[in-house]
Amino acid sequence: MFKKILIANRGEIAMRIIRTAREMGIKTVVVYSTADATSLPVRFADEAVCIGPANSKDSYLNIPNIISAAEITNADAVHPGYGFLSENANFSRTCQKHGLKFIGALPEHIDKMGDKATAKATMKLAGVPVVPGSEGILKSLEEAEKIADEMGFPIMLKATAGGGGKGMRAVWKKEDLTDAYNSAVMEAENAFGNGDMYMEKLIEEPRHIEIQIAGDQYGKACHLSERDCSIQRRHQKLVEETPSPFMTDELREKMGEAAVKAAEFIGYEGVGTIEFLVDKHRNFYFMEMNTRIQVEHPITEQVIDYDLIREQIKLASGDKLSGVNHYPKLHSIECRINAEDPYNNFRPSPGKITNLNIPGGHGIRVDTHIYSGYTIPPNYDSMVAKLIATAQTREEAINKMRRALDEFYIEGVKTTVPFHRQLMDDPDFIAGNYTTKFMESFVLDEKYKMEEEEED
Ligand code: MV4
Repeated sequence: MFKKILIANRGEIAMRIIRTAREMGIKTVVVYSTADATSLPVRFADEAVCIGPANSKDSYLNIPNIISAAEITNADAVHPGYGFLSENANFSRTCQKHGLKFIGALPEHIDKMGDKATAKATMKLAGVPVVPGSEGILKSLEEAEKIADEMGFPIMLKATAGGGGKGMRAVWKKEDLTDAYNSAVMEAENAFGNGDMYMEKLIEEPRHIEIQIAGDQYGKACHLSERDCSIQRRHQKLVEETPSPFMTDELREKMGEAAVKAAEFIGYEGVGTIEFLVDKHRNFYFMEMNTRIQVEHPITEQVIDYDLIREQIKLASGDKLSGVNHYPKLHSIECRINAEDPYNNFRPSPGKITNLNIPGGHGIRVDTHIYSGYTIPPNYDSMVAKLIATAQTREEAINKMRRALDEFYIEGVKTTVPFHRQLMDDPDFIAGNYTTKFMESFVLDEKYKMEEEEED
């Protein structure tokens, strides 16, 4: 087992990894930028190494400085968390070259799943349902027109180097295809240096339901059930829950089996997530595979009583999987609390937290790195806490979430707490009646802000 893990990340996920490593008797080193010198992970890790200035590209994305920090502290493994370098094949390879175990995916899997057309072709070979569309990359606009005519509109154009909603165009009518194709190629070339596009039938009003998987170094994989992540704004997840209110036992078996088949087909090592689009008839289609731990992993941990970071570390150290699949015994919902102003188009609201009350009580978990007096830097992602409510039933979990949100005071900055509080009163959310289109019609109600303002 590893003696010392270097955590190449910051914020709540760095705290999350420090906690499990400590429970396993593993020393931790955290790297930090000058903007994070007063952060909680720096305080709680066994060692901390400043690797550069606030700007991510000179610190958290600076591979030579991170590798140097691992060498001077004699770390034997590196945990990348999520975001930053967690799906950077070159970082995974560089760790390998320096004798550091990368507690993430193998470089070849990061590359293969990072190229979306290749990922899709691989899944098709594995027998996983994929959205009907082009066979790989479109060779020309003419080919795009031909395939679109054969399939019928609407269609979706996607950049193979994209993902997470980047470099994607929905096209509803034939006359719009040329402009959409040309602008999508241009955007993808500028954003990713790769303008290759593929085409799919557009799935209307889909749900985003993902399956957690784990694979060991001996070819075995298992699934740990689903997470419904359909409530998103501009491709940013806001709320996630498990079990999905749209799931049936039969659909869970079929999606779980497909996810395990995919993982075993590529010989996946580590924890990962297979994202599916699910249409209103409960047909499911491969969307993307994430080769990292995800922000929303805690809701899975809560309902199957499992530590996924511990699993990551054990699998990276060569442990075998028992191979059994895991099913939800409870219901868990996560609200991502961002330092953003929901009443001003969710614009970021960094700054000093002048007063803080963190909710608690039975069934409430808060994964966070903030503390009273902490200054939220403007340089990074705006998420400051994950509030997770778990109960026997969905109704009880929603009720618990309402109570916890009413206790959650973060003063000195604006946060999305009032937005989440309103969401927990929304009839469609309460009915579990939502798709990825939900936020397009959600109207913020100042009433919830008033409660916030009155408290201030
Ligand atoms: C789609 C789709 C409809 N049809 N593909 C969005 C980002 C990336 N995960 C793929 N995405 C989509 N792909 C086809 N063929 C709709 C989306 C989509 C979406 C998917 C999941 C969660 C939120 C979304 C928001 C907008 C579009």
